[in-house]
Amino acid sequence: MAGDDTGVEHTGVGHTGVWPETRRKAAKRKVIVTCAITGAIHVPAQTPHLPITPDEIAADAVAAAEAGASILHLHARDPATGRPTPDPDVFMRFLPRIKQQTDAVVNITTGGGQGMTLDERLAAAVRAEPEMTSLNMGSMNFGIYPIAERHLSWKHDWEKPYLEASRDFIFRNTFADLETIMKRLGQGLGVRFEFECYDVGHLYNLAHMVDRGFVEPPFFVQTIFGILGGIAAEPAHLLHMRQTADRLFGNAYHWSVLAAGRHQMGFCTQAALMGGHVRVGLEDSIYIAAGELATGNAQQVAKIRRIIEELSLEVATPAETRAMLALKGADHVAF
Ligand code: KMH
Ligand code: ZN
Repeated sequence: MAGDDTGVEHTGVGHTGVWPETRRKAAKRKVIVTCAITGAIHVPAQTPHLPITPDEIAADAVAAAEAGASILHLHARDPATGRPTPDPDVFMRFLPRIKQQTDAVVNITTGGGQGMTLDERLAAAVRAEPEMTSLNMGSMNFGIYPIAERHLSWKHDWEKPYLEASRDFIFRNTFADLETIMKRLGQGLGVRFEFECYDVGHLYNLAHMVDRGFVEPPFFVQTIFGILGGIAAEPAHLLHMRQTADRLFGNAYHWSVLAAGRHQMGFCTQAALMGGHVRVGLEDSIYIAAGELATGNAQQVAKIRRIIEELSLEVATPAETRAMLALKGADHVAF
């Protein structure tokens, strides 16, 4: 195909030996960088760099956007204890500041954290009507209890029981729940989704919901590796998830990758090489290198940006991201 990924017109240079005058500058492929700022997996005892208060979340989100993230995936935490909270009032203490200080797309979690009801998980998004929310594509085990085995000193009373409770936790995302979220947020409020797929079956769940007409393309499919309860972070699985998504969604989707913990940067690099988009952030990994804590979200964004640019790719701007994902625009949110 003329004008393929190399940007070189195939004019027969190999035959004539003449470097073609028609050679045009390569149009670099745009890579969407999502940064997930704080999440609901890690606990404050693990790292002093996890953003907790609205001030910290806003500051880290703005820095991540300045470093190159065009989507900010956001959870809230109780400012006093750091425990994940679904309270819309807490979200509203940082969302307007992020909007004022960046052009990045705000993406609010609907996965929330352990122990939250579906209504609680949706409350912040219902209030804020953001351009995007996450949408977790199936019920599953979600084990974060091994973190408790590695940490012996705690900062807050809730941390150890919270982690250990995940032994007996089902992350509930039934078909009825998916339908509720798609109708209430998608059809009702013009929200578009980061479809979080932790295993092959989740891709089929999404295809099923597409077949039933609940969501329209283009789909932003976030394939997730290395969560205990989901598919492991092995390169063969990366390829299998990609090929399965290709078969199910053809060119009606954009593929993104996140991998938990030490797999984060390697998997994002492989995804970028394979034509995908990437997600980094302290929600998914608290490290910047083997055994070295990241000092903030922006450090991870800067690292993946360097890698992307070394691969002759470019990070997508917020405007390019909005166009690719058909988002409603920052003027149409309620914060
Ligand atoms: N931390 C991710 C693996 C959500 O917010 O909806 C899961 C996540 C869930 O991002
Ligand atoms: Zn999240």
